[in-house]
Amino acid sequence: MKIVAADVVVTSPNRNFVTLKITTDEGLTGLGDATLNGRELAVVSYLRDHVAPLLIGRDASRIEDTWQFLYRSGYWRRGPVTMAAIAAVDMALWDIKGKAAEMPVYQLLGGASRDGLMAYGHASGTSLPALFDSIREHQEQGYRSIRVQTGVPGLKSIYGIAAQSTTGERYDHEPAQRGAYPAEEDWDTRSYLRHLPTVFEAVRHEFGPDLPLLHDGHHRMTPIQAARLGKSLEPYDLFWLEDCTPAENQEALRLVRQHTTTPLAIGEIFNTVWDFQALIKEQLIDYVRAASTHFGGISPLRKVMDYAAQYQVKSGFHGPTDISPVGLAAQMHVGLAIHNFGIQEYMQHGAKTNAVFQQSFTFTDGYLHPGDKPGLGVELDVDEAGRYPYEVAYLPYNRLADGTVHDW
Ligand code: GCO
Ligand code: MG
Repeated sequence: MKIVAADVVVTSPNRNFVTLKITTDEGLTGLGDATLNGRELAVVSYLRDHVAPLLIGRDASRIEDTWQFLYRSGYWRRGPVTMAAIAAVDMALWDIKGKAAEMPVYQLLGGASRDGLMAYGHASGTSLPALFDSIREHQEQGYRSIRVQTGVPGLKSIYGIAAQSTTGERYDHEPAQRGAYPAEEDWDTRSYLRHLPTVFEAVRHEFGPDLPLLHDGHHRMTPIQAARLGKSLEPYDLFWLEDCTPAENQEALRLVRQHTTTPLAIGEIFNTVWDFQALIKEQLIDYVRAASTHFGGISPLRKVMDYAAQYQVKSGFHGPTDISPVGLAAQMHVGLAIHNFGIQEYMQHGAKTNAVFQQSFTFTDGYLHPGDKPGLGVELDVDEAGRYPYEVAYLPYNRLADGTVHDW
């Protein structure tokens, strides 16, 4: 079965997505997600100019060989642009393999290890009553695990949550905003560190001890600040504290780990298994936050999880709306198959996105399932996608009171 076409589709229904569509001489098609939030067009060029021409004529059944060929022959390894491009090829070839075998991808990965994937949603609010309402809304939608993000007294924006649309239309709950320049936000770590434990105390008081609660620190703390936060949140029994320090310096996690038993999750901006090597081996984290889309696809995600299993480290794959329905499906198949699944982030795409990507997954009583259609279970409506041309959009960034740019 030979590859005869590799087309890159860019669409912006509720936000920008980059999708690779591979077609074979037998008429089978496969989809892959190559969306890199805020740097989308760099991956489009990488795929169109440097990858698609190499795929034509290749045997579509040789997933591992194609992955290794793209990774090694390019000479320049790793990095989000390269790995998002390779991810899209890998996912599309798994999709085709599933369709050829008439099986959902999770069956090809060894079959289901569970009935469904526990998912967490994102609750947020500037005040405690608003936060409680948001948690209740998520519970009404079926969520059994909730990420809690909150406003900090004295700061104008709640960091890391849904952008406020200027047109009133939904812009997929996610902080990137359309416009030619990133929005500027403010930040003060001391206020945050003082405030956050009081929020979790109030949430536990209101919702009781059972509800799994998560929090994302978005790389904003120094190691000693992260250690202090982990310690001060221990009474509230977090499911995890995510991205507590900037991901470049992995040594920082050693210091954090010495001081707290709050479980740690990291890796949404990691691109290869090498980024996790020391963190997993030294048991400095509890959850792998990689996304199929930025980690080279299904094949390496499966490999890192098999490595992590030796150290009782579980999955917590990155699933905000900047992972397209194709990328989300890819990691749902992996999550269903592996033994060391932990939790799946699930933010929910908007109606326009769901009309562009027809999906077969289900979300029932807080559990996701990728469905049983052959392949990944997602189809792209190319005409519908064509109605929404790319629109420039960036994540916000923040500055301290004295004007210094801070980590996002
Ligand atoms: C998460 C992420 C998101 C980011 C987004 C940036 O944990 O889901 O940190 O909150 O905003 O993925 O591209
Ligand atoms: Mg995060």
